[in-house]
Amino acid sequence: MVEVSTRLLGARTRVRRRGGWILGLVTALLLFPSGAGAEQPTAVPCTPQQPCFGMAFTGSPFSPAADHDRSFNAKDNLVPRTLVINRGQSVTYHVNGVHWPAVYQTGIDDEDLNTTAVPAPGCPSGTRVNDPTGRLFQTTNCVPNGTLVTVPASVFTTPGRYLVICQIHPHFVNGMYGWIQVQ
Ligand SMILES: [Cu+2]
Repeated sequence: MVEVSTRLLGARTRVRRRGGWILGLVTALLLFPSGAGAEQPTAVPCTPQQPCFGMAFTGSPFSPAADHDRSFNAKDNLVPRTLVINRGQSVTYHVNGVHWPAVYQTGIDDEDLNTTAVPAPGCPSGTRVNDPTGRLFQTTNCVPNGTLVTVPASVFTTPGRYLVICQIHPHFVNGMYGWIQVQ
């Protein structure tokens, strides 16, 4: 009888211990909703009104190539991926990180471009893509973090879908492109 009581007491203690552990975890999750929360941006929104060309403020600081992290793709994105504008409107991108924007005429897809790496001294990786066919707009070189790049309304003469790319070679081949849909 005494033995049974002791066993019951032991089981109850174990339950209470496990309950405490779970309660602690729940509390930690409430206090710190995501592990890297403190490193994520709160002051740089990417919206249709202020689209981002690059997301340098996100992802992990270590080399993705070395450590199999996906930060490379997280940082080198256009957000939003597709912008919808009306004819007669320009588009101003907020450049986060070092990038090289270019815009192509309607009817050209990302797979259509010549992705041969050509030298680009002074730019990340030192290489770029440089396909002039159908290219309507590009900056004269890679542009530094924090630059505002405006694609003038005169680029968007006809309704349709315009390909927007980063010409830094590894950025483009890893998917740094998006679209401007002109209505
Ligand atoms: Cu880029």
